[in-house]
Amino acid sequence: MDPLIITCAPVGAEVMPDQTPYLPVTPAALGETAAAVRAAGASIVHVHCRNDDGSNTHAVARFREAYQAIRATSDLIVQFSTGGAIGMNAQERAAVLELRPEMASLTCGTVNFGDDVFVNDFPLMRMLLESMHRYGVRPELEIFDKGHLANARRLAREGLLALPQHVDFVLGVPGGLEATAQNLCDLVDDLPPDCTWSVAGIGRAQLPMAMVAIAMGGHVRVGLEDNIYYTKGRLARNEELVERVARIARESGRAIAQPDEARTMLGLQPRDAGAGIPTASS
Ligand code: KMH
Ligand code: ZN
Repeated sequence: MDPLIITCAPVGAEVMPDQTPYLPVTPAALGETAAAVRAAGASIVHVHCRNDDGSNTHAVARFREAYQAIRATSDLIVQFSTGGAIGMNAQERAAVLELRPEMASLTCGTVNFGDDVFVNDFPLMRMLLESMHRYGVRPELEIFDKGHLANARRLAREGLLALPQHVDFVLGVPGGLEATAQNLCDLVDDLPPDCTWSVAGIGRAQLPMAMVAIAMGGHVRVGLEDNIYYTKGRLARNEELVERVARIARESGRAIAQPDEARTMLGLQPRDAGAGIPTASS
């Protein structure tokens, strides 16, 4: 099996600082978290940003600061969220792509999200993909439900999405596909040829889904965006969640991918191949 690519999603948009003291809210905290999860075995960091008070922001300036902080402390593959938070508009969600992160998430369809609706209609997906093309950003396809793979195939037929891509199955969102091994197997069976994949189990499904993916030869996403507990009632630090998955993988005979190795496996440019993080004036 290929070495395991571990993505850490350390902050997300839904968990609030009053739920856990371990949420990296500031760019500086994201930089520290990047170093810690890198040391624990992560090779990709999935980035959302917060204001100092913990509220969500998709401001380009804040993402630039976060990107610089992560780059200063680690060689992780930096993946920006274009999902943002419920209620953000399309322009806000797309604007951060001008910073040319190596990757960005692309949710492949609208999905119920608790009592809310996470809107990803075709015009929005097309706009995000066009922006990713413009700035040379590789999408990671976020699949919350089975029909999202059909949507990805439709975007590919339209010529907007090159396949294969790296795909992340987000399982267990209330309103999306449930986190079961059977559902994961069905999704993997339905993948376009040669796609690589990871799974992000939500809440208590995070660890069992990771274990199934390790055994199947897939990859894994963990982090406080998806789950704040290490065990029932005991809050987790991001690096502990990464470290546990890395340990289980090693004990199962699976090596852990280093970031540059993951870049090769995902067909990304070598690190620092681009012009660096665009400044405010560039
Ligand atoms: N916060 C969710 C509404 C992504 O990052 O692309 C969307 C999300 C997906 O987290
Ligand atoms: Zn996210």
